[in-house]
Amino acid sequence: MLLLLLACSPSDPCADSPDLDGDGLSDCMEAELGSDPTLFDSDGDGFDDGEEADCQSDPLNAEQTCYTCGWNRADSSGLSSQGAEIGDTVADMTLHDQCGDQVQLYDFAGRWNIAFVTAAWCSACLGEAEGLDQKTQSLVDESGVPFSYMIVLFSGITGDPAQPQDAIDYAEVVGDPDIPVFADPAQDILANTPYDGKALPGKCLLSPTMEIVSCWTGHDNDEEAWEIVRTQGAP
Ligand SMILES: [Ca+2]
Ligand SMILES: [Ca+2]
Ligand SMILES: [Ca+2]
Repeated sequence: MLLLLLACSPSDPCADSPDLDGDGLSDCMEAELGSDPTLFDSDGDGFDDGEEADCQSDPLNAEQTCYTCGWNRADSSGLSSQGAEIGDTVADMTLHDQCGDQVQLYDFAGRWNIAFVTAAWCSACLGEAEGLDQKTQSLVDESGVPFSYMIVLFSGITGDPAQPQDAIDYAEVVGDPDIPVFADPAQDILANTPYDGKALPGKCLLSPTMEIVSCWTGHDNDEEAWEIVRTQGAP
């Protein structure tokens, strides 16, 4: 009888806990997170505690909010750069996305990424850039593996280092894709990968733990990288 009662008891200890402040997190969940169960926005940054929990943003740090584009922040604890060569964990980089937010590259860990690295002025790159959204979807649908292309502009339309506005403008030009479009004003992608920016576009395959798996240049030649994603699979 006792065993039966135990088996029927709810497995979620927070299942019946109320949500006093109506932020979508029960008082019990807030106790676990450390957020204030009487305040819907514990850190006063304009995002409810529940919203921040959903997008993996810190509800106790007003400096950290949900990304406007909806990117989830990966758990990047334990990641640190070892260098800029194949096999190294790539450096974390501060980039600017098409929604105008400053983002960290490590927020995109936890899935495979191909960085499509180019300059906004490269007209020969536009056709391929326009197709990356569809290629992302096809590979994810076919393999079931978490994967995305990300466009990284190191140079703007004038040939100067890309500015945040270049990411916004480029996303519009290539048809407002669901994949990230980043500007890299510090040109960190060139300093921290084997790709040197001389031939356009450059591509680098990054593993879910942000290892630089391979880098190459040229158009529509990513099959080898897709095969690695397919065969190595989910993280
Ligand atoms: Ca609550
Ligand atoms: Ca908040
Ligand atoms: Ca916050």
